[in-house]
Amino acid sequence: MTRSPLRPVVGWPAEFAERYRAAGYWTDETFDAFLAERVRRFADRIAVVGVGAAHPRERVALSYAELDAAVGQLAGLLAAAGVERRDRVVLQLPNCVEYVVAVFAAFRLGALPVFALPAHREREIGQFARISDAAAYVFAGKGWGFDYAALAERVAADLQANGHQPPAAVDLSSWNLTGPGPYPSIVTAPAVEATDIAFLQMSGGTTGVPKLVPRTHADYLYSVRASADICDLDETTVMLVALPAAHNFPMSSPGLLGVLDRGGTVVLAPDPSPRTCFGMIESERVTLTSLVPPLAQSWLASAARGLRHDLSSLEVVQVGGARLADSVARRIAPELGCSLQQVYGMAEGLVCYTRADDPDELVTTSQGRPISSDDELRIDPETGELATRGPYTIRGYYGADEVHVDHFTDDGFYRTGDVVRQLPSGHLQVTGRIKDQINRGGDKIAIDEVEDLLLQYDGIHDAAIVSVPDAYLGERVCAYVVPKAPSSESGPGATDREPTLAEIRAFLTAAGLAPYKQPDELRIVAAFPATAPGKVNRRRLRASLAASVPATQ
Ligand code: OOB
Repeated sequence: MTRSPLRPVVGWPAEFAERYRAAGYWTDETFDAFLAERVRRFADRIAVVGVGAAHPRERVALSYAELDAAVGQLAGLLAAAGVERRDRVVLQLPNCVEYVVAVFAAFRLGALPVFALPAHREREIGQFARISDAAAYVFAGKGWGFDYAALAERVAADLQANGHQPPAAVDLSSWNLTGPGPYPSIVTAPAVEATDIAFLQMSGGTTGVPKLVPRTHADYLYSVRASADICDLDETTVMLVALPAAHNFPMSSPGLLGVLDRGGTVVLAPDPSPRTCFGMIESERVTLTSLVPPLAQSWLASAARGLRHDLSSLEVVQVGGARLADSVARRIAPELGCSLQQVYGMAEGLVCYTRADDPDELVTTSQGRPISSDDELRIDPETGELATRGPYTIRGYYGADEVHVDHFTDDGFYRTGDVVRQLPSGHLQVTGRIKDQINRGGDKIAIDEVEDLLLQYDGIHDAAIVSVPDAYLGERVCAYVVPKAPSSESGPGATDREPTLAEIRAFLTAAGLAPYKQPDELRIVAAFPATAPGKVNRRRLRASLAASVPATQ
């Protein structure tokens, strides 16, 4: 069996590509060339600090030159595992030093990382591997509170059983980051165009099957450079990556790539808790970090409780991924002793920032304005939905032609599904959402995916997933369930009783669903309000369920 070639995607029409190139947004730089150039300029500076995949308690620091050497070594190992130019490589790593090495090792081979989160399970990893037809799956053993090696085996067996060629399993917990490797180092990359797809990023998701976001070297590096300018990064920047490093926000807004662009230092926190992160801020003299709103709240609570650490090096805390309540926003600067920057972005492209010289009122109540004057925004006068196109916003998903028209307009605007208001200053406020998604403290959950799975549970006749307001998470996930009438059927969930939340959660875990997509609560109802069949009406059903029951029981 051979791997399928990289699939074609809808790209930018020639006239836009020419415009973006002429404006200097798109250059010829590729990711491998990006690293080579930074290694030349910043060789002895510290590029990455964190723990190793195999040693979650040991501090490792790599200079730019050492990072480059490790990239060559790992590229050698991936090549030995069969990875070639244009192959896809699913990366699922915790925040360890090897993460940064692995991203650039894939680029060194002209291969495309497919970014997965540590919380993903066999359902998501299997889908990513299948959709991308991945040649390799890179993970970090079982030292991180979960057995990824066993996950790799289950995914491979399942793919095989369904007629797919499983990816080569590459376990980095048994790879020696600093020692000479068993394979020849690879120091040059094959020819790749800057307008080629560089990697596949996960989309927040609104459908049962995830969509992969194809980003090119040119468009992504433009967003990284422009973000680093907006955030004023330089060689003295020390960024703490507290969120999962593969997420678009800590990766590129300006993220670890923006820091490497300027010769700064990336510090990877193995977990986002205040205890771990405050200690690292103090010991590494961190200047910048990015958080989702619930984490910002838990950091504020710990700071208020007097968790004793010196946070004085911290200059900016960015918050994004979900709507930050104005009341929480106002506490960040005085209580953490740094500036707040709000970030509203999406894997598909568009990123908005509040700026350092914005008035406090805008910083605490708006989600910023776009990176580029060539980011075009269109707000639907009736629904308030934001659609956007521009030099770093995709024109189509990877291999998902059937959903294209749902997500992109005829003239190439990406429909964000977000409801926004634009202020006279150009800043946006995110006021709501029309897409079938729940944003659980920054984690995105496709409603259809969870509903489809619940309908496979024998004890369930019908199910609807509804977002419930939550003071900490912003939203939590509530499953409304109409149980099946008692019957003699057998199978998972077949019972004469109403299903319990614990049983439903166990069922979804067995189905290989990521834990963050699990319902937080269950409400059993005898029947749903009558609605005609169809997607729009399921939306109405969810809305009427949300309205009919008080938010807290
Ligand atoms: C970021 O990217 P994704 O792809 O995980 O999620 C995008 C969606 C947006 O469409 C919006 O619904 C929501 O997340 N969102 C926000 C927000 N930032 C993202 N909603 C309200 N306020 C905000 N500040 O989440 C992402 C990517 C790059 C930078 C920052 C966040």
